[in-house]
Amino acid sequence: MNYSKRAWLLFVLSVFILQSKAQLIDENATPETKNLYANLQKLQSKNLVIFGHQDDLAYGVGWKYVAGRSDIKDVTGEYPGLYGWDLAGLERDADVNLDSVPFDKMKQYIKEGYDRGGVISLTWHLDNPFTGKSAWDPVKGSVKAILPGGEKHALYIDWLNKVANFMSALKGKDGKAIPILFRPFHELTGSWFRWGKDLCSPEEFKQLWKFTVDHLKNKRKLHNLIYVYNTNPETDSSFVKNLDRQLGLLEMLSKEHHKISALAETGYEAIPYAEWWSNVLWKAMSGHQLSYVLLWRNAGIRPNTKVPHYYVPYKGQVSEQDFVKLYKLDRMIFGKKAKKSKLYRYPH
Ligand code: BMA
Repeated sequence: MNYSKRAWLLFVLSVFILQSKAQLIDENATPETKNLYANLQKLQSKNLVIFGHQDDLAYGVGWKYVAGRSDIKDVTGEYPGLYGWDLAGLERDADVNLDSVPFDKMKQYIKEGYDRGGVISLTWHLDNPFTGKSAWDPVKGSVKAILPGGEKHALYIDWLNKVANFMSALKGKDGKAIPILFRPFHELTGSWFRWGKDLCSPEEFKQLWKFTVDHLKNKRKLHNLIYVYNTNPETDSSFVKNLDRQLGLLEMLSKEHHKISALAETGYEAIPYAEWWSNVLWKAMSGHQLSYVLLWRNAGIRPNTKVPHYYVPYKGQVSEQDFVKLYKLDRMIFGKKAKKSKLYRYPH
């Protein structure tokens, strides 16, 4: 009797702690989504960081669509712990996204990553519904036009529904809806995207978020989403100092609001500095609690400009050895540790 009472008390307490700590915007989120959130928070509080990479399974420097391949795996022997993908193109009913990844392949890669115990993050560089051009079309009024009452509101709903269809069809081998870290309208403190700070008012930006979340959660009943709100630090010569300062701010705000913090997209194009991982990235990050860090895509040499565009090393790249040092840190979580952490199970 005493024993079961104690067990019940403990259970209530742990739920309370979880609720007071890990608050998801969607109280009807699936158990796996709630568990992922709680686990990310738990890892973060233990100073652990999941390592992620954009488009990791689709292509790397010098290769494309080779089953099982990944530049991270070539260099470390392991997949990353988190996989990023982008949905731009779905709104146009395209077969491939803005970086030429076929959506049917992307679906498979997302499932693979989840089945392997990894985390999935999705961005959406959607076209500008106001002008019909790309996301990098900094025209004032573009956000206002897609809000309720705006001339392109119906079109935005249509596009959002296409993305909702894609995200609701993502199921793992276990038959469960795959939890997604959804990161729309990112880098809002810059002004290169039409939702950037000089191109819409704070009120319009808030409305855009509120409408989008309400539509996905309440109209489309998607309960596998964790929404990621994303500002951006400047990348000038004082990168370490700036990033360190901004991460400190982020940490403070996320603690105050019981949220998780992350470095949701970063990297140094073509990593020309052999010790960038230890002397820059890790230096800026190591003093902070972050649930994950995601490095941008390894597109290789861009055919149009001939400029190398990649953010993690491939075999033989100048920063390879230093990257392996980062990989070996106890605090870093790549694929194997992610699997061991059972991120979709109730945390114990
Ligand atoms: C940018 C570049 C572009 C790409 C875009 C969206 O940072 O990598 O080539 O199209 O992200 O993925």
